[in-house]
Amino acid sequence: MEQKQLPEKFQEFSEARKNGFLRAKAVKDAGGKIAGTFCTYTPNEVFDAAGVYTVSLCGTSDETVAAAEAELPKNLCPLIKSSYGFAVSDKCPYTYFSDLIVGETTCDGKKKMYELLGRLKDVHVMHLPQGIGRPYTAELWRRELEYLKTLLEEKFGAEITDEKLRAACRLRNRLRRAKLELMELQKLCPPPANYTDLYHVIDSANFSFDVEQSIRAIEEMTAEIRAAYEAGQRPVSPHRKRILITGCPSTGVLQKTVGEIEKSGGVVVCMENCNGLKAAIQMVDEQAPDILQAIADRYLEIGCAVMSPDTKRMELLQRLLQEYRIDGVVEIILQACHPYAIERQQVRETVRQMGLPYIAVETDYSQSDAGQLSTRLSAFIEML
Ligand code: BJ8
Repeated sequence: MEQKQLPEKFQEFSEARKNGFLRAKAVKDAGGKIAGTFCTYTPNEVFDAAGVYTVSLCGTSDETVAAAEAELPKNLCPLIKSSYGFAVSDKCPYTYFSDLIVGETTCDGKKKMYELLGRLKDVHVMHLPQGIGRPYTAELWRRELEYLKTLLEEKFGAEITDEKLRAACRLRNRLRRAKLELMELQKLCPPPANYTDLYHVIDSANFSFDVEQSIRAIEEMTAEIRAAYEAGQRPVSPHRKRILITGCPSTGVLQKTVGEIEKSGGVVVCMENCNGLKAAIQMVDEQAPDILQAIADRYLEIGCAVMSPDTKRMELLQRLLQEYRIDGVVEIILQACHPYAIERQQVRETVRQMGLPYIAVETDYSQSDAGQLSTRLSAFIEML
């Protein structure tokens, strides 16, 4: 049988979001339970230990924004409008199949949207403490995890033991390591892939309903990309400028940002945002005597602009700028996202202190600014 080439395999991963619908249906037909989630702070291990599958419900398309705007303000982040629009217009099978939706009190827009969503579906909101550095923050978040644990046990008749939590931590840590190893290939000069390709491999795990299978698929891709590189394949020119992406989640604007950068002489070697390293870089301490606390602690290590102060994001950025030998930073800000729009000042200072150029682009899920974005991004790359 003819071996598939890497581009064909990347193409298969790009279909994962669409093909996952069938897997979600199979899960439901077999009596499985699904929880829809929205955020990197969602403690997946607690759901795994309850035998409940998780799937991301973050909207990434402009298609349902108009439906959402019938109830939500126009001047709201597209991720929130798209997500709510999918729920209210019944267009997202993942939302439809979800037995429970779990959100967190991150930004005000999401927090208030969940209240409306609660009229359509069973919604549980975890109260994320945002005061990093307080002596009781970890305790507060642990209490929220305990509350979630009890809720899942009661709703789904599950028993969540420490052993199950520990096993879930081991599994999720393996998935994170697999993703990290793949992303870290981009440290090579020149990098072995365009990020638009790697992105789909990483994102596919959100829709697989089988963590073991996701780990295997990602590890296989890492091995193949590495082998092709060692055999001399260089799909990316060494003259391309090495770009780090930071800011808001970027799936809904991937082509007009990352795609444009890669068309204009740049290559994204690192995504710091929730679609990339930030979501995979911290591990749970599997040996910790109090495993629930260890899970809580791990999630509080995530740097996000909803935290105050958001020192963890700045520390991670500084580290990544060096490790990935970055030439320039592009920050993606979704329109009306106040946390990231305001925090851009600190990011710009952090990046410039390291002697690197920085640009922020504010955009939404429509195509109306695609031309303008392309011009700005290619001018930025040219200037590097
Ligand atoms: S951990 S980045 S997934 S909160 S929805 S804050 S874009 S206005 S998504 Fe996020 Fe969790 Fe943080 Fe990551 Fe802004 Fe829009 Fe709010 Fe957003």
